[in-house]
Amino acid sequence: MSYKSFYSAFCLTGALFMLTACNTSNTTNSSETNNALVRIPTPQFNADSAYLYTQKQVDFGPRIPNSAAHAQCASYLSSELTRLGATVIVQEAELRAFDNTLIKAKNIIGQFNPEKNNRLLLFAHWDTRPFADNDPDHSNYNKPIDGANDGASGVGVLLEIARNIGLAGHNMGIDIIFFDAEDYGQASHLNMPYMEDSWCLGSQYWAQNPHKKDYSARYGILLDMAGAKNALFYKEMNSMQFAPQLNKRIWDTANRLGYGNQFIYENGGHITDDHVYVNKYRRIPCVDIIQHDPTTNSSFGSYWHTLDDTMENVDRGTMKAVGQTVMEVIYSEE
Ligand code: AHN
Ligand code: ZN
Repeated sequence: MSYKSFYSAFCLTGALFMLTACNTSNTTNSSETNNALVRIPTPQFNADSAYLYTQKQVDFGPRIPNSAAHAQCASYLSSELTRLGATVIVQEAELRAFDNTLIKAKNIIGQFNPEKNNRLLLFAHWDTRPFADNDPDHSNYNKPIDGANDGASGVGVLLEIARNIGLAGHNMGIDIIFFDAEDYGQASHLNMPYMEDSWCLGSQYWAQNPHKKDYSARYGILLDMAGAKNALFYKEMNSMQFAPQLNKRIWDTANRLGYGNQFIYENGGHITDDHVYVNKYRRIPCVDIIQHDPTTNSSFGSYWHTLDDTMENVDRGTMKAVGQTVMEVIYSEE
């Protein structure tokens, strides 16, 4: 779908929505005033919109911390969340990377219903890796990657969810956090001794210094590499330890919605990702929806940390499966 037809379809939907709202307002008024919590039907996740949100980030160039593209993308993400109706906080921190680089990091936090105490947390990382250290061609090791799937797709799905929450509302507080400096972890080609906690610097900082004192949420859902063509999602093992019930609920929901070909009832490995630190420091039970490919060495897709992590690899069908599933889970919350 072109930009133009997407936006005209969007305007038409908006007009229909307003007409519908007018028609039904007389009949629903009394029950709404008596009972504040009317169940809001799960909105339809638009995969074209999520795809364009992903493309938009990739078009800035690699979002490597301290680069111009990184700064431009940060201001785009915070202004877009604001435009969609979120109350935005940009949390800035100077974080030391494994190679001694001082990263000027920005965690971008979009809050819906910021006054509510009952909250849900959705998150993804928005930075991209400065090194293609898994590329089959060694001369590419020091080149940055597009990070279309590794980074941008999770953020694209969450922006589309934010757009829906802004339009439809939600009965709970929802926070959407884009973490920075997730992908500046220890580079394999530099052959340095193993360093603990070199990944996920933005989430490590936020989890120990949340934007609100004593911040908590009922649960958290992390999207990482959640938009590639033919991606399979196995149950990630840290998530199974932190939040087995939520994990089952997400997989059952996906299977009920018809996405059982991608949400597989098998165990993947233990992945050190942003959810580990949110769980460890904030005690929020978190699930990571992350691609698992048992045929690769990395256990991620073959494009992972290579120059092939481009828009060609991003797929609307996968984004729809992930986005509609997450929306169904958060809109079925009591
Ligand atoms: C490790 O490779 C230790 N964790 C994967 C975290 C990651 C990197 N997610 C995206 N890129
Ligand atoms: Zn990565």
